[in-house]
Amino acid sequence: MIRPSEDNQYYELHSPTAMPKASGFLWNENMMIHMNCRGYAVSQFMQPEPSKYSHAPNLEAKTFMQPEQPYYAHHPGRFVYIKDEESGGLFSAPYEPVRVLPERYTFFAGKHDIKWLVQHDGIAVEMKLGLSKNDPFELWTVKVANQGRAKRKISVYPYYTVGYMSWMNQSGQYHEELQSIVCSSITPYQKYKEYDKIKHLNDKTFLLADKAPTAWEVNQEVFEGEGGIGNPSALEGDTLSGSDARYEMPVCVMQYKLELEPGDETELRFIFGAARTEEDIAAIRRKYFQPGTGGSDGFAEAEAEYAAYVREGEGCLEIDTPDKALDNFANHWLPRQMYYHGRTNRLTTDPQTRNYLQDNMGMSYMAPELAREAFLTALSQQNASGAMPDGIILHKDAELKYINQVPHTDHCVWLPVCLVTYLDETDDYSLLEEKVAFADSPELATVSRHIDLAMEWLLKTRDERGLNYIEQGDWCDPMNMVGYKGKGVSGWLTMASGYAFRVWGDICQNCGRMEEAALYRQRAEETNEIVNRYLWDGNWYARGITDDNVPFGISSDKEGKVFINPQGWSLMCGAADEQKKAKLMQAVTEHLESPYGVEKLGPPYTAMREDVGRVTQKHPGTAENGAVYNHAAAFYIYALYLADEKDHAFDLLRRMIPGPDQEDLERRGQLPVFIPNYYRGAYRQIPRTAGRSSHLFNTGTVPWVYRILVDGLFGLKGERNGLRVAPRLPSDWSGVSVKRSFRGAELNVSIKRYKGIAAQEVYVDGELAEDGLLAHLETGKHYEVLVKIPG
Ligand code: CEZ
Repeated sequence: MIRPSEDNQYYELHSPTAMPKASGFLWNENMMIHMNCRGYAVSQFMQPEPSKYSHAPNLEAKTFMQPEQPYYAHHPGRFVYIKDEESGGLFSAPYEPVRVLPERYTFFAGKHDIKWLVQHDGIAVEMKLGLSKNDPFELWTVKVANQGRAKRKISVYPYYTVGYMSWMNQSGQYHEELQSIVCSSITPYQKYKEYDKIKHLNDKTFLLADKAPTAWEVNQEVFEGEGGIGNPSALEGDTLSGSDARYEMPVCVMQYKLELEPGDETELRFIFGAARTEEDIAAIRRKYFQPGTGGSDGFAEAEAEYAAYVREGEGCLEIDTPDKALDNFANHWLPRQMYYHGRTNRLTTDPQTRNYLQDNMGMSYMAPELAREAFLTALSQQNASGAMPDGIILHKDAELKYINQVPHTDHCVWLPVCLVTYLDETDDYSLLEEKVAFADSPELATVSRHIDLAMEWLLKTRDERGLNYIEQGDWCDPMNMVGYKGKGVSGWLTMASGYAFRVWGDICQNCGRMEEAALYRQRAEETNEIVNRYLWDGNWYARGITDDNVPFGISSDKEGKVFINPQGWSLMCGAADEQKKAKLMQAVTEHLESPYGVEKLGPPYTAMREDVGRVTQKHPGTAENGAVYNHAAAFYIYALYLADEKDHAFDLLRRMIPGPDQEDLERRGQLPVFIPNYYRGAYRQIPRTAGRSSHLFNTGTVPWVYRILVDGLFGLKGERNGLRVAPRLPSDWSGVSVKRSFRGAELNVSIKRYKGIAAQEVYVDGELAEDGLLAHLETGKHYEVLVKIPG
């Protein structure tokens, strides 16, 4: 059984083997931990670049967070071995590494903590992982209880992976006075200039205990002996040997010998994470484990502070629909995931510009003051030419890394596309008047002027036909060889520019810049003509045209025939008329829709296409090569709502969330506590793996799904003069209730079908609202809104 807990604070899973990769994640201002149900963990903290304190057993590559990370026996983990001192029986909680199937098992993926309850052989083990609001370490509570009728003598061994810390220097030992295992290392470097940076790093990994252990082990090899991690030799002895690690791989294991009468329970608390010095660890110990004046409990206070921090990430919608699983996801997990993105910038110091802008589009719904700051930060890094950089630098020591060193041409598009959500939500048009400098010029210009320049840049970087150059990529990062010779163009980007002009034109109109409004709307119209002249392939739109003037994403292609992005965005920019719309939707259904959502392209490429690029080299059905890439799927769904295709849109939206039936959950392999960046696609070619989650919870999908709910499904979108009500419920819903917070007002909206009415009618506190516009809403007030829809 997989279900939400009664208070909706957790999602529960009752087997460690049904969905072995099922997981939850926690983050704070400085770290993130992705915890799977069997006890494996991926954690990292910022200093300011992402770093680890719990490593793999071999040299790990430093890279961005990866989808479909493999787990293996020595994968970093957090486990508790339990040994019966009399019978010698051994098991481990939550499940790894001993892999004895417990009699009862529950994994609770929570919002502000992650828990397990494991019962085996008369012993109950409760494990809880929490975080503090700021510190780079984990707060663990382990409770062990005797559930049987006889007294039990057991040893409890908490195990925390330290792994291969450094090829230059690594060691570890137990410190009596700290009641802590402290492992030390030096972050490897070679250029002397780096010394200045590395000398300040938190290079120690520590495990701090609130109760003194009976014994400990700090040497991975000694601990495992010949038995290996699944049956460590060290557990055969009476007590752990207490050895240290001297340029040997460290581990943090402690032993607690317990004698438990029936019903007895022992609680142990641990802190595991990164620190710089022993003094720091001593201070952590004082703060968290030594009662303050009046007996205050630093550990519990930190947990409570963290819970409050997570609760701040509230959305502006609370929904009650016939679809309870959707309600659970939209009310509890979706805003949380969106908040995670906005607060952490995906744990990078140089987020990709488009990601940064879209993540802050999401923040417009929950922390608009942060979104405002972010838009200003992004614009301050724009060039005077109008060009936006590939990444936004968020720390003085940060530099553009990885994909941000590859020129992509779409970043300007996201400015109006994301900003409009902020404006709709807040009506803060004063932002457009703020003055900001440029990356390459101290000259101050208003936000409006900056965005004009961005639009002009998109108009300048077009070929003689009026199609936008792609260089080494657009939204699709790995589409790197369509235009690297300087000629190839992106069909999608041309449409997206058209859409950006249209949105920007509307914004200009709203703030009285009538000339600009007319100009950008005209550019949008012209762009649509260009799109239809060069990109329509008869039944759908092409993805682009290569350096050698070869259109691709067209019917004569064997692979990569249809791409989702140009289809959806042609609806958004208004290029597709009714006839084209019907045809392209038909093509999408035929070539790209699957039970797990709509695929990004199809059929997936099976071999390198040198005039398209490395996207074609990704495994078929993964990531951008034909997975159900949820970010792209969300664009399409948003477009379907704009095009008033409400049933189709809802159907695809629903497929984005794992479940609700068990079979679907197991196939995805993921709990519905986040939307992953993709589900495996290639449904028609490789059905065996289709639907499988990537488990990567960094994705631009979430703000778009939120926007789909606000603007599309529930139709409660802000505009200059108030809130426009225009719900687009699926036909088989008779009604819903929605709580909507909007500019400080609280609205209880009830949307119901009524027989005998021809068009929607909206009443606010009993009064008819013309055109469904709720104007004059006041901050701090409550409103009852009744929406009658025909049905
Ligand atoms: O990264 C995402 C980007 O963060 O891919 C999206 C893009 O729009 C986002 O901005 C689509 O390409 O370089 C690679 O091949 C990576 O696979 C990235 O494309 C991808 C990763 O999955 C990271 O999330």
